[in-house]
Formats: sequence, structure tokens, C-alpha cells
Amino acid sequence: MAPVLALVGATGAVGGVMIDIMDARRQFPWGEVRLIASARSAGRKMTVRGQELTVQALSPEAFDGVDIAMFDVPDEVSKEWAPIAAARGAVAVDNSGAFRMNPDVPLVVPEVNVAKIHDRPLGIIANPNCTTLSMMAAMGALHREFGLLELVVASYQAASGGGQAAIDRLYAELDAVHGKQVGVRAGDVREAVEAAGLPISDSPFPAPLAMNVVPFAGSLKDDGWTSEELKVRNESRKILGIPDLKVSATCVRVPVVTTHSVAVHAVFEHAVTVEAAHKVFAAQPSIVLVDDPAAMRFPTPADVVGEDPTYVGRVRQALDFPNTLDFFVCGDNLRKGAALNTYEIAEALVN
Ligand code: 11C
Repeated sequence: MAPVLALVGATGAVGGVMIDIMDARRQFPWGEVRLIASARSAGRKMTVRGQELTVQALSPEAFDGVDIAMFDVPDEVSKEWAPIAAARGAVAVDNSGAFRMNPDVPLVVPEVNVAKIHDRPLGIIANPNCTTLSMMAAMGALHREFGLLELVVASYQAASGGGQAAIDRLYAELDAVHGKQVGVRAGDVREAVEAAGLPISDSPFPAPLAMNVVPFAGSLKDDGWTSEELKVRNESRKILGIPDLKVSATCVRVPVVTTHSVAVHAVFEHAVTVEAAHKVFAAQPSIVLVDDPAAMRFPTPADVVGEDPTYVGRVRQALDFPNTLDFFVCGDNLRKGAALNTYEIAEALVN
């Protein structure tokens, strides 16, 4: 019998992208797709591959007969419900942060460590954070070839990483500053935003995001690090299988709606050249290399949003550091950074 696939969080932002991904898939191995969401959204009709489906309320029974359940819900919902789905016989593929660092839960990026999908004693597989995912296809490919030793990154994270409210906030702030000659005096952007009835205290961001960059994403953890920066460090180590990888990350929010970018400084065990790195990137089907700076060709989030692959460019051999590459990656945080990687894990399970 063809397997049954459930999507928990079907009515959320990532759930909608997941449905787009399912609609576009050429091969579709599923016998049934079941859409699940909170009781508030139950009864809603949504169309998947031309078929109208009714959203079911999250309940233990909703997982009966389900082979694979993809979760795109907040951490606390996953924490409670992924084990329930697993106990009912489904493999839970979870896109929250609830299980990523659990040693009994594999953290999977199919092009890097797909074999780990079989090592799931709790019946749960975790999907990485979108910031980590933006660079993992590239880092996995380079690590296989040159042996990664150190990773120093700065992220340029899109508003949609913070959900629909964060997207709405960015658009509202852009409306507030539109046509105003601000950005010329300290505090004038903040004043324009607040004067439009958008107090920063109500924002998902700790400072104005329009016409600004904000060096803080996630929540504050020990010693001044943010949750996002620690996720990049811990998840990169786990996915790449390098428990002592030296990682330092600075995570920054930028006024982009969707698509995270990361500036990477990566130190390797073996000698690297730009040419050799280009070959590695070109051989990885999920990477598009756009690296012709003489022609002003490099990836930007505005040119990558809505795309499945990771885009890589500005590849340089570091001038003052041996065996070291600097480069720039862009990846759609709602697609490969969330829905697509989760769906690819589900596909790998049935293949
Ligand atoms: C952001 N990366 O851009 C976050 C969103 O752990 O799955 C995803 C948080 C997570 O705000």
C-alpha cells in the first residue's frame, strides 16, 4: 500500500510552502496526504495536487495509519505531539528546535548525512534551523573533499525566519518610512516607525528592521550569545559529524522578506583553491554556483527567493589564512531552510 503522509501545521507559513513543494513534485509516492492543524483551523479546506482536503484537528487519532508525519509547528507543540505520532507508528520529521540536539534523534540534511535517517530510536528525525541549513549543502560538500576544521560565519537573516508576524512587521515598517528622508540622523528611522503607531516594544525585532540591520536573532543565551548563534554551532557539528568543530557565528537580521544569506570563512585540513572549490560546488546538484565577480554576478537573496537550491558565490582563497575559503551563500529559508528539507527527509524514508 502506498504510504500515508501527514503534514502537521498545514495552515502555517511553512505549511503553505510545503503544499507548494508537494504540488510541484513530479514523483509523488504517497497514497494519502493528511493535513493536520490546531483545532482553530480544523475544517478548513486546502487543495493539494488538485485535490481538496479538509484540515483535521490535532489529536492522537489523527495519526492512525500515518507512515510519516511532518511537523511544522512551534517547539512546544512538537515536543508534545511528535512522540504521540511516533507512538502511533508514524516516523515524525520535525522542523522545530525541540529534538535537534537529542542524541537519540538524528539531525538530517539529505545531501550530507542521509544514512542517519535509519538511526532513529525515538521514531523522530529532526530538521535543522534554517540558518544552519542555508550553508549545509555547501559545507557538507567541502568537508567531504577538504576536511573542515573551523567555521566562522555571519548571517544575514530574512524577516520570515520569525514567522508571518515578522513579515507583516517588516512591510508595515517599510510603509512607515516610505517617501520620508530618514536614515540621515541617529534615531530618525525609529522615530518614523514609532510615529506610524508601530512601537518597537510590539515588534518581533528588538530595533527597527526597515532601512537597518539588527545584530540579534533568536533569544539571549549565556555570555551574550543568541540562540541562533548557538544553533549554528551545535547543529553544524552534529550534521557534519565533527563534535569538536570550532565554530563562531554572528547572526544578524536584515530587511529581506525571505532568503537567508551567510558569509562563510572556513578553514580546512587540506589545501584548497577557488578552482577546486568551484568543482566541488558544481558537482553538488543542490548547489547553484554564481561566481563571476568581474561580471557582477553573485547570489543575492532577492534573486534566490522561491528557489530550491543553495546559491554560492564570491568564493575566495583567504589571503592571510592557509587552507581557507571565504564565500557567500543564499538559501530560501522557507524552502530548503524548512519545508523542502523536511519533505526531502520524508522522501528519503520512502525511497
Ligand atoms: C530565524 N532561523 O531566522 C530562525 C527561524 O530553530 O527553527 C527558525 C528557528 C528554528 O529567526
